[in-house]
Amino acid sequence: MNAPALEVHLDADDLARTLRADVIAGLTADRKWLPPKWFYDARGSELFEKITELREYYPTRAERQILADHAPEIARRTRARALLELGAGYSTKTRLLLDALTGQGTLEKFVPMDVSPTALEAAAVRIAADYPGLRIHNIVGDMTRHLKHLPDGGDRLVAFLGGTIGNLIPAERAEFLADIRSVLEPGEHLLLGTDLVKSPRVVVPAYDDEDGVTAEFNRNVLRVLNSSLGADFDLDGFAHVALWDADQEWIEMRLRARWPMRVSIPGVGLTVDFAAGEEVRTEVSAKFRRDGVERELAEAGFALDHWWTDRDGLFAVSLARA
Ligand code: AVJ
Repeated sequence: MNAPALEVHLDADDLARTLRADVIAGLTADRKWLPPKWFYDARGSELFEKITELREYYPTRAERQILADHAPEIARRTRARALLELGAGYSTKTRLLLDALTGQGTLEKFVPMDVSPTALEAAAVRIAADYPGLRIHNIVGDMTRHLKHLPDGGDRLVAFLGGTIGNLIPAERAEFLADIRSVLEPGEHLLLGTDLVKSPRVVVPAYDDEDGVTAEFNRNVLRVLNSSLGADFDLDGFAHVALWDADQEWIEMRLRARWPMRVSIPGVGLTVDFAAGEEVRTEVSAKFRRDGVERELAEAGFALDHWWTDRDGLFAVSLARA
């Protein structure tokens, strides 16, 4: 069997450099923060997979239902010859698209892009076995920086699923959507997954589950700093916080210091003090409404072609045309 091609735009040095820059910027700020992409080392990726199976975490199930119900229609509307998936991870839901697109006979190439080579490789080996004749081209890259490396070619469908666009704040979203639009030709498509605004009684537990898996996932970012920068964060000293910001319509995850702490981070030459109760913002996860999605797409130069939701109206998948 042919090993799927692996194109690397983000090597270990590159990753280490961006991690250091992010840690310096975030932990010396007045209001401390860390970007969510650092959750996803091997352990964090596994914890996220566990999250997707939690009773409280509805987005993955809802999006899977939408794709299961409508992938054939997505295939018909796009007639895609290449599927480019951003933040592909283990590509579990993507198989629904691959089935529909290969079934229709148009798809030639699958190009998953992710920061995690381990997730890409594991997925690619299985996909290569299950879709003989499909060309697989893995790209290890940061989707906010390496979009220009996506192969050109016509009849492309870019998929950005899972609601991950919600991790970007509005200004970053505008820039990112415009960047995607700029690598596409008129008539090519974007398939976008967005979690929808709903009662905090449903959203908050999805980010603060009973078993504490999300809390572990949140604290994992400190573990990443401990192992890659030699930091000495005491994970027990940080409480998991998930709160709904009704004005921004997003969930914020934070880590709250339970007592005063002084943490040393030799990898960046920093000593960081935490007051009791001080918080570090680790993620925003924005929730959307149809008019907002349509407007943001239009501002980036996309026309909304179709909008699907699951039966409970929890999550939406939009098909947009460049
Ligand atoms: C992978 C970014 C879509 O925001 O719901 C899950 C990550 N964070 N639980 C999300 C996450 C906490 C997830 N995304």
